[in-house]
Amino acid sequence: MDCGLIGRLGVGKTTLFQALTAHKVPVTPGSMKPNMGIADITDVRLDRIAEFVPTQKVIPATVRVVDIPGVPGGGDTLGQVLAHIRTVDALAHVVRCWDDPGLGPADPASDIEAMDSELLLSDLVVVEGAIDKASRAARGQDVDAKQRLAVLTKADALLQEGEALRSAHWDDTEEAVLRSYGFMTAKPVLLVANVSEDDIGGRCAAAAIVRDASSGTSVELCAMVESEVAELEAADRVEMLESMGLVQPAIGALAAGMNEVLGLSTFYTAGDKEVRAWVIPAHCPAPEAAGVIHSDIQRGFIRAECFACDELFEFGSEKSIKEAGRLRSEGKGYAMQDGDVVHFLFNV
Ligand SMILES: Nc1nc2c(ncn2[C@@H]2O[C@H](COP(=O)(O)OP(=O)(O)OP(=O)(O)O)[C@@H](O)[C@H]2O)c(=O)[nH]1
Ligand SMILES: [Mg+2]
Repeated sequence: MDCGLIGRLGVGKTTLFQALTAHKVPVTPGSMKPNMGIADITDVRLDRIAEFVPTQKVIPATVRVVDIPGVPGGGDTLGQVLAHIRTVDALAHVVRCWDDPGLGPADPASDIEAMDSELLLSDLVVVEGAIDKASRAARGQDVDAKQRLAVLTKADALLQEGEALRSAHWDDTEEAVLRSYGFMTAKPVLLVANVSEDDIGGRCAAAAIVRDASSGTSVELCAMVESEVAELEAADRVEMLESMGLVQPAIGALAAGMNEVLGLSTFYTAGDKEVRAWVIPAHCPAPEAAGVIHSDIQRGFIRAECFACDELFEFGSEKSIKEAGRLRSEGKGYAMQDGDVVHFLFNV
């Protein structure tokens, strides 16, 4: 999964990027190029599974994070900068919730609105260019162009009304067309309230505004503190987080929020070679989940032997789960549940 960090000038995007990628990617201050990096998704359940299943390696799921520079005043330059993240799957919109001596008091409502209209404007520019092109192509017998033109016209009407494209219903074909143009307002978005180091829990009024502006899922974090935490050794990291009343670092919270806005969930495989987390569409059929590991396992799928990770924490081992009659054997029609630990049986 690819996640783009967006937000107004100086709201802490790069600071958050460095926290998420544990300072592994060198960043150039003042550059107009996006920063890109892979972040390991910290996962409390994964670590806990590895405590119960002795293994050689623990492999977290990952997310690619793209940090784009803020642009003073937005406009054309912002449009060019946004072009760098038209291919991401989802957006994390970072909102400043601390009062900054240079930038002034926090004003999340106006910042969110300003960013949203920039995204809308940049989509409008793209849609209008695309309509020109598609209408020329649609004059001939180009069925594909006609279909594209219909989708673009519907998109144009929404954007003219000031509506984000994600607010409308689109069927699969229409969605594929939208994706091919990389419309920003069609992408799922997670609001991230970047709170001050004195307000880690996000109790300030600004953070409440961000929560209310979200459609249910938002995240609060302090990018600066998270960036410091990410610089520590793993052992010290846990202690520092606990001292601040946090259960997981920013990447864990952000990934959980992303999964929610994207409708994704996590399952695990656990054996003596590796204990590993996998991200799948929530409730997808078992063979599709198997396909995320390897297409052969999907093709030759026989059944899935599984249990919930909470059962592992309760019974202590797979053997005890089996003895208690709780090891399930699921077939092709099984809808995967978040937190399942699975062995796929297959034959190719
Ligand atoms: N007090 C406080 N300052 C922060 C926090 N997060 C970031 N900052 C500061 O805000 C300034 C800008 O942070 P950046 O991470 O560069 O912000 P940005 O969004 O990448 O900025 P542009 O790329 O220029 O748009 C830096 O001086 C950070 O130290 C925070 O949580 N609290
Ligand atoms: Mg930056």
